[in-house]
Amino acid sequence: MKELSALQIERLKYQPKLPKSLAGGINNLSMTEGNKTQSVKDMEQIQELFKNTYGKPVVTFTTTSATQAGEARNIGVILSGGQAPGGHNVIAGLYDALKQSNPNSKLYGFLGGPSGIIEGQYIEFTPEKIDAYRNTGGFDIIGSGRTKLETEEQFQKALKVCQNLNITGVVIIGGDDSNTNAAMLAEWFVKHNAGIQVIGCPKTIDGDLKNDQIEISFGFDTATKTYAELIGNILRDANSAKKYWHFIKLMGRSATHVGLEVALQTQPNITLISEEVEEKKMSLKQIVDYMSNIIAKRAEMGKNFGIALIPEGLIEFIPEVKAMIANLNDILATLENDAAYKNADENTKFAIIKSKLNAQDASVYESLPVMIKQQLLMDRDPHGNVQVSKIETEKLLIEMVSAKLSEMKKAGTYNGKFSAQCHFFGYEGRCAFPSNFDADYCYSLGFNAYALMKFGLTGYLSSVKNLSAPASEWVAGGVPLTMMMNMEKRHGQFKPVIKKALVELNGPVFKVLEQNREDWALNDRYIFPGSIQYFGPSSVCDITTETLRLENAAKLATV
Ligand code: FBP
Repeated sequence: MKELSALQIERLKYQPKLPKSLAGGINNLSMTEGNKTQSVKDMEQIQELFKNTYGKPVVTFTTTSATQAGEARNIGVILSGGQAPGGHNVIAGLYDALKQSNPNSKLYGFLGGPSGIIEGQYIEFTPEKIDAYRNTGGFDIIGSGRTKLETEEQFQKALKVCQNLNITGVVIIGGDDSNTNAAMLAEWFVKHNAGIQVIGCPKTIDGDLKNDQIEISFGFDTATKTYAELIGNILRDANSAKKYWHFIKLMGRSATHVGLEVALQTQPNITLISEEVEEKKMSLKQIVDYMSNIIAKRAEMGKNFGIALIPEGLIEFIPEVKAMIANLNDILATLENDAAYKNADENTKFAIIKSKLNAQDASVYESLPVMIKQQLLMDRDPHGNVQVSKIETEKLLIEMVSAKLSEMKKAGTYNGKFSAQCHFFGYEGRCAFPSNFDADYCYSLGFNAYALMKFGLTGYLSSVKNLSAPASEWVAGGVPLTMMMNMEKRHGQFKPVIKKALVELNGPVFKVLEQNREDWALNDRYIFPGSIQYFGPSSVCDITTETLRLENAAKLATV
């Protein structure tokens, strides 16, 4: 029986590239501190909540000839939130740095996400375990979870578990919510003199954990390339059969970075951008009209086919629906322990909700198909987010566009055939073999996380910058987590959280879509990116995303 695929065998041998500053060795680093920092918003409240970790400087590492031997330490690591390609390499980089610093150090992996550190579920990594997962996708090495760390009881339990294992540092690999956990834990440990540092690593395929200091979260590169391959294949299928409109929902809980990147890589006929919908205050009806008009124009050209990309988070950005969901979230929070509501049948639930919403919100809620009404009532995730991956926006739009086209047919303004297929691409890309970029980036982030620990820092996010350049020129350092925080309403209460980066409508990436979309809508300018390549010319294997390329080019142009 075969145990590994041929690609798996070859990928295990791949040696990820490190930036020059880290390649000199973990014991040969010097650290430079920048200026003190402020949170992006709500400074007073964030400073008050993070008295011990607020305002620290951004730091950068360079290599030095002076060697500082590392002490033997026990470190714990947690994979948190949704999977993203490259997570295993963050752990491999961390492990290698730890062992290089002092071979007697130990790395523990907490199982099943943040709950592992509370419940004391862990493994100790061995060289064999690490070697079996190098350059592979997935988070299966220790599993992941979405537990929110916020209560005194959870922190006390985490402290006990760390003390029992003599752990003096914890690395949390996660997105905005998971790194909010990291910031909370770091603050609590300092406040209680626990002597345990906490460092985060920026993960999420959504690409929304970024700012001036973090160019991109890991996983975005591989996931978008995977979706672009699939969409390229569908574009070719649509263009061959010429009989279907494919409505494709793409993951990305809030921001549309994934949809925008994939659009630039494939050039489909319609790309909806949630941030634009919100900015232009578009109603659901206006979105449906926009799509139906393009479908009708293509039909006039004899083209009853096409591709529409729909962002996963769209529904929450349509202003009328957004306002309704915000109130619905508050109402559902009050109904959390209401047995009468919990045990009610579906129609009674709808009636209870309707009676608690104001007239405007109740009418928006009522206007939605039953399927969506049900899906909006599903449990929020532990961080209070609507689980948009479970809301079938692609089906909603097919239903509404179809109804609109029937009306147009009656009015004589449409004379085509509309036959639609729906898809949802999300899970298909989250555990792919990491691209060379993600393999290198993740390994560097993990290695660098230990560098931050070695210099005694806590409440920092591992940062590796200058990512459009070859890996050797990347710049390693750290960013205080509090710098990225603001206050947001979750589960009906204002809480400190890391601010998500949304698509900038004045930014260089959206501009490319804006300038081209009329052309792409009617003339078929499809691009077929093909699958990720791991071996071959660097011009094919090491290229990153259009998002990173355009954003970094724009930054350089303003310097
Ligand atoms: P993270 O923010 O934790 O990285 O997760 C992102 C994501 O992949 C979203 O794109 C998606 O909405 C969500 O996870 C799906 O969550 P789940 O894995 O719990 O179904």
